[in-house]
Amino acid sequence: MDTIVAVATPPGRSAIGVIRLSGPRALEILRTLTQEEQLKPEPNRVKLKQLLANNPAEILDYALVSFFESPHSFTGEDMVEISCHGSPVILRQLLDLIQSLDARLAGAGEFTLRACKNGKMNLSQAEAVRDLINAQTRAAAVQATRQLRGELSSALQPWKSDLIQVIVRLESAVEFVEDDLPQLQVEELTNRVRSVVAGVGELARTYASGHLLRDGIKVAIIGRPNVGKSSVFNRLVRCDRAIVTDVAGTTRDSITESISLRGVPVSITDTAGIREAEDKIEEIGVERTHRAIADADLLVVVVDNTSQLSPEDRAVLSQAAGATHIVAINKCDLVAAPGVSVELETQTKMVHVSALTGIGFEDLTAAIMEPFGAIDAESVGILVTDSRHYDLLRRTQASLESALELLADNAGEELVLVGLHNALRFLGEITGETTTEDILSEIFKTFCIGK
Ligand SMILES: Nc1nc2c(ncn2[C@@H]2O[C@H](COP(=O)(O)OP(=O)(O)OP(=O)(O)O)[C@@H](O)[C@H]2O)c(=O)[nH]1
Ligand SMILES: [Mg+2]
Repeated sequence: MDTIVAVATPPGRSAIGVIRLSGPRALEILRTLTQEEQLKPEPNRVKLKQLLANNPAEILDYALVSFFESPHSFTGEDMVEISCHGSPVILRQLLDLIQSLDARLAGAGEFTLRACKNGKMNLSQAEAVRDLINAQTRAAAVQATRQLRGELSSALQPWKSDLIQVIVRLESAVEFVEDDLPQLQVEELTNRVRSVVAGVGELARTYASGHLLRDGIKVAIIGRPNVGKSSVFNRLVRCDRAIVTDVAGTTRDSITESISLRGVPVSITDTAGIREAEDKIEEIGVERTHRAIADADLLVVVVDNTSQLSPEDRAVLSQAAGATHIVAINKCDLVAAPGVSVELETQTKMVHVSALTGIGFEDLTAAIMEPFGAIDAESVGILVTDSRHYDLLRRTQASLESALELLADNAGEELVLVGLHNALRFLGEITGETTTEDILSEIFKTFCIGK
């Protein structure tokens, strides 16, 4: 096994920059860096050390170094962590020096991959490390931590043991019994498999809300010019981000900001008002609006409470009709023009708001989240957040269902066993016991370097 190295802190200047090493040469490299040939650092302790460039001896930095001895480290190998000053120059020099001492740059997620291979954590826990680092909201972080604690793997464990027991029974029937299984046993096995199917199905269904925590949703605010899109946007992102004026056509370019709504990361885009463009810049702006519309999971169509719906409003509304959308009737602090709400009544969800006073914004955020279902990430059990896990759960479910059908049709045990073995393999792929090398390397490509 070779020794790997990476900078574990983000690029750029910072108070501290951390370099990590893992592998059999980690300690030897630390000895060379400190020029203390006999150095025997006490594991899991932090020491202040001079780091020196080889020849002529030149002090590179004073750093806090720690040594974690195999197998009691994150990766399970010997590890060294060097917390030096966060200067990109120092980090670069150290990294070059360490590489010249026979360590190579780590690939994305390679430390965690090694942790996985050395049995320090299973695959779904490794993925939780990545998700925790990438979490955009507190609720997403809570879910990742639960998965890191092993809650997903423990949820799967009883189903795996149930399936193994059913498999053992059927296999012994294949080997030792000439006749078919007695009806009583078939019923018992069927019930067991059914309860696994139900459990797996229930867990898979949590993906509908779970994936939102990880992937978030995209919302675009659209409408004709001057209805108050940018004002609504500013209030939603709680910041005076977009320019607001009474000139129609103020917003020229799309602007996106991310916020957290009920624990879900929501990226909100303010767009240029849709109308027949008056100049080249506006034309490009409107084109970008159309792109934002195509990209969005939900559209908020803003209309102006103080005027009748114009042909421009109607054009926007008919454009939104094919997508998930809600209508925000803005400026409801002012006197309403007759008939706007009545005309919209037949449309989808409608909310009265005033970007000026903030009236109706509770309802607006509730309406934005409504199509995506309720999530209360902190009080519910573990949620499936990863599409890979979801896919494997669905495949488990399908294999078990087909096994159940065969069992009901009195098909041979061998046939039933195929489905059961497949299901067990799919569950094992979630935690990595039965994951192939190339799938592993695909998964770890989505990690950051240094983790
Ligand atoms: N009274 C009142 N005025 C509002 C409200 N929302 C926006 N306005 C005013 O309406 C005008 C247009 O607001 P913007 O937010 O710039 O409208 P927009 O839809 O982004 O306009 P464009 O970017 O030009 O398409 C400004 O003068 C705002 O102050 C509101 O709720 N009540
Ligand atoms: Mg605007």
